[in-house]
Amino acid sequence: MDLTLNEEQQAFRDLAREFLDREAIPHRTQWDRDESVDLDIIPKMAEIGFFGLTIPEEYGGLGGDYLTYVLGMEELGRADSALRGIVSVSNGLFGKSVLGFGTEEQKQEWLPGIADGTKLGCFGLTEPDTGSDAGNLTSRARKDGGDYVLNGQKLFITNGTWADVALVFARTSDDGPRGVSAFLVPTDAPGFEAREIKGKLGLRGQATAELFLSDCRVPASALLGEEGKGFKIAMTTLDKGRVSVAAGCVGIVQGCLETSVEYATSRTQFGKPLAGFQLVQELISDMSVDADAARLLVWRCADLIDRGEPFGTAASKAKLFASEAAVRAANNAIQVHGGAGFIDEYPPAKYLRDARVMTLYEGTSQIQKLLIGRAETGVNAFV
Ligand code: COS
Repeated sequence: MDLTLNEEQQAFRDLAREFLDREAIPHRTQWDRDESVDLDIIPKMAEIGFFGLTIPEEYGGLGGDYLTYVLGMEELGRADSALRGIVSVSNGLFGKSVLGFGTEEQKQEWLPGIADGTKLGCFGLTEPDTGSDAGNLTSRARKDGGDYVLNGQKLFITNGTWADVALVFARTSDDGPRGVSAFLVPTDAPGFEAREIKGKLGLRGQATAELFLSDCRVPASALLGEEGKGFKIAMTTLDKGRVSVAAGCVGIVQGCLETSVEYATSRTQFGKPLAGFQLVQELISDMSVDADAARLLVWRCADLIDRGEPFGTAASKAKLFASEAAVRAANNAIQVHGGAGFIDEYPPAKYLRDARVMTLYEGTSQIQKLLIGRAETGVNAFV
């Protein structure tokens, strides 16, 4: 499905695919077993430009449009969702927050390192007691002279133990979502600690962490945006993050389709290839339709973003559909592969384990449905 990609967009997609076929796909099973990608892949990904997509050239990025960004995220999702997560969180959730809401000094301080991959960012919103209900988070930031002192705990933070800087959301007043502020916290600040969470079902190649803030002191210049605007920053950035997750899910569906076609046309049973059985063709046909439908929803979001139009509800629809489609496709890919689908020497098992979190993080499927329902009806189910 090619719609209307221009030459630059096609060239980036081809470059990304060729790079990932060579540098990531042959290693992804081992990285998954090791519970860590080889960190040498990060400067290599940076050279291709993954970390600089959509960051303006004046801050060391590649510039470029959002459609190119989602093409990159799709290729990363097809290759290894752990890699997609590392880029999406550093360039996306962290970088796009700074780009959208930072002062000139903050942009100059953080964006060049994010864009060239020499620095990684993470996004500290979720807490042990507030996942979907992010507006009620309890971490605190107290003003103390010219500083803020942060206390609290964050959970399930991608890049947490690898990051150089964390965007931390903490409460500066008790006024629900309106009392939340955002802070750029260097991870070597005193009182900042990150501990890796092991034993995940999927996304095993990326570092997922708990963050602990114990009297963690940052200067007032670490405040991103105004006091009390942190929740809006989180929500605005998450709208884009959801497009990125959805694009990664398109890559999972595409990968499931490709591996299923390859397997079904090469394995023979009852004297003919699996692809000759109509029930196998049905599984493959469902994946093919899901890939096209999810991709179109994602590209619509990219187009809206590139034209400066509202895209929040479109992002919820893309994220909802693409993440559910990724689980469906991976499950079907296992069915096509039979016993081979149940071991990690073949791609479907990892696709399924990675896909499973996509319906949970950056807003569960249920949250997306309530957001879409709120947009359609004007009735807010969250109050
Ligand atoms: N863009 C910009 N502003 C937004 C916004 C968005 N997408 N969504 C909400 N806001 C603003 C609202 O306009 C409101 O602003 P005012 O104070 O000016 O009225 C403010 O934020 C509070 O919004 P709301 O009342 O909707 O807050 P709720 O606590 O009801 O939010 C949801 C509910 C479910 C929308 C929110 O908590 C959410 O998205 N939860 C999921 C969190 C998530 O994705 N977690 C994953 C973390 S990253 S792995």
